[in-house]
Amino acid sequence: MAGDKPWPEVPVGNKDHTNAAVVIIGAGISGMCTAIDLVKRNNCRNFIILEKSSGLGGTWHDNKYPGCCCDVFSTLYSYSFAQNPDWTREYPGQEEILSYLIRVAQEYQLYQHVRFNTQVEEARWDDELKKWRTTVTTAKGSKEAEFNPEYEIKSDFLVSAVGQLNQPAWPKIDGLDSFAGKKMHSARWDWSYDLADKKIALIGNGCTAVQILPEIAKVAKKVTVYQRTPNWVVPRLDQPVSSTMRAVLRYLPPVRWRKRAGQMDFREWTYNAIVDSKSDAAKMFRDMAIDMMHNQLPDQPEMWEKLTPEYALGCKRIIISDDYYPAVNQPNVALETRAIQSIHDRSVSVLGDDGQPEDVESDYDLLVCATGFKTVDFMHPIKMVGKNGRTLNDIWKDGAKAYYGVCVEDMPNFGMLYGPNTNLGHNSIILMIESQSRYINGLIKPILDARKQGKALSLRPKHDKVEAYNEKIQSILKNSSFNDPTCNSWYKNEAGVITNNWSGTVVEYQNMLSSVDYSDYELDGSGVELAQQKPKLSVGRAVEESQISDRTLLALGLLSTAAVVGGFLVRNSQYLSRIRVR
Ligand code: NA7
Repeated sequence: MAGDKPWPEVPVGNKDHTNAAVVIIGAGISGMCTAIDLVKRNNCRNFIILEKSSGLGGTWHDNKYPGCCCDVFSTLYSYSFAQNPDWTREYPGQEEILSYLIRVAQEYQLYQHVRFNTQVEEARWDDELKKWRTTVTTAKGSKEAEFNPEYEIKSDFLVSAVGQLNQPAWPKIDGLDSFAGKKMHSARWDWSYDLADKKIALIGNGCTAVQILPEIAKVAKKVTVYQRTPNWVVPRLDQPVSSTMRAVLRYLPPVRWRKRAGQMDFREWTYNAIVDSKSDAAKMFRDMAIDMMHNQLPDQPEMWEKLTPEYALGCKRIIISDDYYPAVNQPNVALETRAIQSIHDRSVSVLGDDGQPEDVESDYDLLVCATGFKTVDFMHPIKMVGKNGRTLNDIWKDGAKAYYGVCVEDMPNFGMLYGPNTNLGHNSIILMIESQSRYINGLIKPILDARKQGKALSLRPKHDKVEAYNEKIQSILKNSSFNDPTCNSWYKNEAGVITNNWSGTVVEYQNMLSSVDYSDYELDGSGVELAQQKPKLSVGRAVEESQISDRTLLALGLLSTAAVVGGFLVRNSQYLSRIRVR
């Protein structure tokens, strides 16, 4: 352990409990990726991961509701450097994803770095020291809180890996707090509550509600779904991955690479469908959605009308589901599309056909709010104070923005993952996160070099670079389906600015972040020359799309099979020769 030593290679020990080269906020996919890259790319183990929850996994730790799963293909939903051949379904479920992340954390020895039940309250830049001062509190009731309820950590670099789907958003409905039954947000599911024979109100019909409904409808007495806006729902075509296929994916890596690359190619192709509602691809998906609805809800034109959106495909997140419409069609499920007016006691009032409030049910046992997250309040509720006392709230008063979605003006030595304008509607977010992690590690490199030499270095993105970058992406987003004024989505803020989504394909983003140009940054401190010596650092990208032909891949497959068989024969040659001698 580091003790008094300033070197970044060793983990933080007892003596330097409040000092680290790097502090990472969040132990989800992003925080883990940054930590792994710190070890692999910067030979740095002097970092602390601060995690508010009691477990690792971020959104996959928090979201445990019935039916919780990912809407990206399983083969594509893993780190490029830790691909998982063992997924049991074509789309991964929450429990499997969490197990995968725990395995990766164990493999890279991340647990020793994580401080669980530790919440970041404030991070303040100290320009004299060229360090962040991060104030944390430990969870009430924990042993740590008995002797260390609040403390400060100094670090040369600060990484925010808190994600966009972190803070649950409760609906703003009159009387919500007065509901007398059980109330849950989808991201805070209480599995000790028995759903059997319960009357349930499900508010929302986004990706989450669509996954919850088929599961709870199996056991509940009655479920009423409160839909405010219909969504485009396309087939998922989910199925189990057989044990034979899993063995093939494990022992013949070229087959897995081909499957993953094919999925990447397909997802990148769908980009056009989600941003350009006039494209052939968009038309194809709309037709597919309508066909599925008509097939799964035959002869129900009234339902078709309620469930068919009028806004551009892609404006809201497209939902991928095989079982939502069949669940809506169950006799114990009702779809309510009249606007909710208020909640009181055990009922939900809607605007009746006569213009008066009308109670749909008067004895709900459970109210489930699948109402999403505070997506535009990036880093909420952490108080960030940067150079010259500038707060993040002040910098972002007109909406969150960052350089490449990663670095914020006047926030020196700071990087974000899954920050402003880095969300995707068409592909896996892990692909974006890996690029951001490489880039951030490129920023950290000269800072660690300075630390090793007893010097200090700070870098923050130049104002004009941040502005030019954001103007460029906003001009593209303005013409995309995300900007359709007839739809609300978590991709934009109240002023209608699209603060969450990236404006291009994943490959375009990866290429943009494949090198760090230190001249884009204001440099300061005694170690400035360490960033100036080599003004551009290539950090590369994880190439996921198809690069080689099927024929080359087949040859590689045959070669690897031959290598496995050859290895087996060599290892067992003595035994085989003994058999022959006998
Ligand atoms: P979303 O996609 O933000 O969906 C929230 C849902 O809740 C949506 O249907 C909303 O209707 C509805 N909502 C929110 N507030 C209200 C009120 N006050 N009354 C009625 N209905 C309301 O969240 P999810 O959790 O489903 O998905 C979030 C992401 O997680 C998802 O995109 C994936 O990336 C994973 P609206 O459509 O706004 O009219």
